[in-house]
Amino acid sequence: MSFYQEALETIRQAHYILVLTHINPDVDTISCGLALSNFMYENKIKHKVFNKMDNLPRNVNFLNRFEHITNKLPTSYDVVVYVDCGDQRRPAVEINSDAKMINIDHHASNDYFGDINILDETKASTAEVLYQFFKQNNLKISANVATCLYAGMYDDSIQFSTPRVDGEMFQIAHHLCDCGANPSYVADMLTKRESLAKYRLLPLVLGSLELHLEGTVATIYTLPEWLITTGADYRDVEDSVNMILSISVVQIAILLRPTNGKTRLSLRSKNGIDVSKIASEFQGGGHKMAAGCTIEHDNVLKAKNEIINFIKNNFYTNGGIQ
Ligand SMILES: [Mn+2]
Repeated sequence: MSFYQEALETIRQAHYILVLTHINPDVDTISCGLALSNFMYENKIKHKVFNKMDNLPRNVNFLNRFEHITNKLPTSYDVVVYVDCGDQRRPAVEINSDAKMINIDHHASNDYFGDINILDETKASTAEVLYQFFKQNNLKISANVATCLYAGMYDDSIQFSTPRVDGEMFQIAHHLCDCGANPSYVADMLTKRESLAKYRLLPLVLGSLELHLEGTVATIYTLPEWLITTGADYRDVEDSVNMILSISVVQIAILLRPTNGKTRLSLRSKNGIDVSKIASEFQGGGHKMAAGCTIEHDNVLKAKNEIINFIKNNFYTNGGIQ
């Protein structure tokens, strides 16, 4: 029996399934949670999709069953499905250790913590890994499931643009369209419903832009008071780090944000530079071209100097990032 079949058997035999999405959720984790939720609902399989609910992305609220995501654990469950969780701590919740664990993910750092592991680090999104669960088991993909999978794939590949986008991804997209996913609807829902507050905040964040190390590293930051004065939230800042990575000379873009007495860093790179190596030096993680970590004090200017010095001393030689 393949692990796809084993996962399906486990889901079919379960009394109650807990689907776990990760903290600081992105579109991929929520879309995968909801793809499973729609499949389970359609097949009368009892389940809940859990998120710690620190801040759900608002732009996924068009996905069917979004309103059923909960931050309360069910009283009993015998199977837990982790989606898009690079390690077992990512959902940030204590779970019953007797439950059987299914681990569906695409992070290279995933250590096969599940009893059943469906992992493919060559994929741009967990949505594509989850698609294989449906495909390999010959399961019907409803329009609701297809829309969820398409949304996760679209967003985690940064709109079909990252290095892991390949022909197979477009074949999957083609199949999902045949099943009822509508590309322009998903794109409009995900990207064209932004707040005015975001555009009040952006000039402040972009005003903090600095280039370092001959322009190879760009930093921006956001301050909590800016969020208050503009009414924006930190999700409204996330695009800005991709914006500054678009600057021709910039190889690494860093967004710093004070939170809970620490400074949270989002790192992005291009030209094959691996920012997950930098993040892991600060107990963080992520992917080669998109990673995150935390520095243990809340002064963004000090945190910025610390990360720039670290990059300078460890990754910067002969006028370039190595
Ligand atoms: Mn993902």
